[in-house]
Amino acid sequence: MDREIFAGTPVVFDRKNYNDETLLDLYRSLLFPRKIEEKMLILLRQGKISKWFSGWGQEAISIGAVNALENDEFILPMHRNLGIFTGRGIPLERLFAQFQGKKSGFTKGRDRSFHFGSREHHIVGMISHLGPQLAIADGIGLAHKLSKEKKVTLVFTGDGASSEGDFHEGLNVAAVWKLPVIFVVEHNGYGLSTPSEEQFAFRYFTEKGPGYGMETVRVDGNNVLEVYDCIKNLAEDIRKNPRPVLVEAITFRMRGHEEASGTKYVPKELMETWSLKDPVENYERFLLESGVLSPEKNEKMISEIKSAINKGLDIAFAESAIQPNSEEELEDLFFPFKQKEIIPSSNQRTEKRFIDAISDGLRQSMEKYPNLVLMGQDIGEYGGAFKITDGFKNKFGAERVRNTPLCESAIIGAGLGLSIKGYKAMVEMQFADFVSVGFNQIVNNLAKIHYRWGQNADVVIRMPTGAGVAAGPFHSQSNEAWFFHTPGLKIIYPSNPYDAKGLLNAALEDPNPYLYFEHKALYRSLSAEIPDDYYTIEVGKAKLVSEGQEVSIITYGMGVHWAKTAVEELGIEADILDLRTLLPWDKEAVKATVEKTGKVIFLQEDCLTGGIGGEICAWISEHCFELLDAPVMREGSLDTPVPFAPNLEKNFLPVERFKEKLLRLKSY
Ligand SMILES: Cc1ncc(C[n+]2csc(CCOP(=O)(O)OP(=O)(O)O)c2C)c(N)n1
Repeated sequence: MDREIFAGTPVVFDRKNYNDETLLDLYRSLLFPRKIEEKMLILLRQGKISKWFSGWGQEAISIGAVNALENDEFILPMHRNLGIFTGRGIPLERLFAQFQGKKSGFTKGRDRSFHFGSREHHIVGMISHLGPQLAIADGIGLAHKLSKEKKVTLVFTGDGASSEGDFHEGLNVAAVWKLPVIFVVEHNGYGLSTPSEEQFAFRYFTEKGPGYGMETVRVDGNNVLEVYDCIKNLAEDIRKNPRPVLVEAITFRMRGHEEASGTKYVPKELMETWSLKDPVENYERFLLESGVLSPEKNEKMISEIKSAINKGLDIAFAESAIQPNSEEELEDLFFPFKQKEIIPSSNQRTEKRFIDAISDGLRQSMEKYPNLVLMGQDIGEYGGAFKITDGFKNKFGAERVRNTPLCESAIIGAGLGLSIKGYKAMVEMQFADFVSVGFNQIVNNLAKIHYRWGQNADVVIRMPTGAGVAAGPFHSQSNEAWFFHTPGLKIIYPSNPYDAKGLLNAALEDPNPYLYFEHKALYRSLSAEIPDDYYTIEVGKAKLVSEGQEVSIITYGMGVHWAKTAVEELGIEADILDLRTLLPWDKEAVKATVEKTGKVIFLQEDCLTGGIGGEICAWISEHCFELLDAPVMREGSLDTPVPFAPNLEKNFLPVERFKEKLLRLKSY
């Protein structure tokens, strides 16, 4: 442990020009998290709450920050920032109900402790993964910048979480885009049991900030006045001159990572040094000694706070345990949205390639929704890797058609931040393969946030996907199944220009998170006459693209074209059902075609194991067993990465194996 950083210099208060009232307000505010925590530690020992992450000794950071900002400025706290929640006046009974997993808590019992947000209180809570929080603040900051609101957003991180790539991405985007965000690092010496020097090889974060082109300030995190003064002045300045600033608050974690884990690995002398720097006791002493606070007033204040806490606890304890209701659980996955299909307003049609249809839909949605922001690598002047946004920057401006740094995670997180402020975001993956580095934001933030605390994620991620273009394992993957397994997402996968435009428009209209797969090999190889006007297609509806009595082929994307060619070549009379939406998929249409032919095969471009077909075939076996005249069959690509050499790729793809299986099914 670096002795100099954590040497524990005395806490020295400088009241500057702050009046007594301000000093006392800060004290009262500081008492809340401490007194709640005293109580929680008792309840924990009594087995009345299950887990507790202590912020003991770090309260001055939250309290300085929350009091320095306006109440309508967003704060994104972590697991040691109880003071942000109390400082924003969250009703204590709801806070305690949240800790106890009660229905009136902020997550209806669905997530624990500080893992929640409240729009009303302008708080966006964390997910366990820590770092993804930073990019959400970027998105909120971007929204403020776009709408010219003079607001600051403040986000916390621990020193341990700063090792995550998300820290780098979040700070870098904020610096490049000059976003009005204050990043507060609570440098408390440990990340669980790992001391700072095993976490990173610099000493102070004030050394790190300038590398991002960012101002940095270091404060004594145990001095509430210093934190307050620093953030207040910064915020005032940032509102006038938007830019990110990194604030390093030096403090110390006085209790275990969470209560059960203890502090055996922390040298005793450090504990002793830092107990002398206790932020509450030191500030109390300063106020008493300077005559701002009398002992009587102090006692009164403490007893009022204690009784407010006890009252809140009584209410929360009196609330009965949640009665599960599966319907409500499923309903809350998504922001309520009833799609109304929009038909084109005229018969005007133009021949368009698949790629032009996507571009057309995107352009019309940009016209329809002035709050829609596009983000992606090279999508500005250059028009995107595939030229889908060619000319968009000139038409809609650089603010709404944003070239991004190379950082998928931060940009998807920023998309969520934008939607918290009422914007819509479209994020273009340069190739669907690269979504792996933004995976966490999608499956843990976008997909879960509405279920957790009712915040929608109005984000569409466009995914140029698929093989057949001899591009090898990292530019050809089918990765829709990675997301198919994640509740809270909707997945679209069109196979033709008409659907491509109508479904993209539908996805952009819906305030819920979407993955929109577009097959690269179809971009310029497939054309059709499609309406010139704006229109949408119903999400969740499959389409019979060919009809026959002998077998049913259920497929999507490129599979639709392979199926068409195969039945033509083999002279088979087949129903070809194009799923179009993978999540939620159309059970009715699947059942109808199985009922008609009694013989069904699922075709997918993805590797066979763990693909979409496995789930749908299992459902058919379970729900349509008595309608079947043959085993439910599947064909997909080999269970290997996508190989580069054209012959290997051809062998990998299911096209020829599918034909053999189709014949077997027909003659079963
Ligand atoms: C991605 C990820 N890895 C590991 C963890 C487990 N974990 C939770 S908090 C924590 C330590 C975080 O340290 P720091 O950021 O310094 O914050 P502090 O707890 O000190 O406030 C760890 C390892 C996690 N939640 N997420």
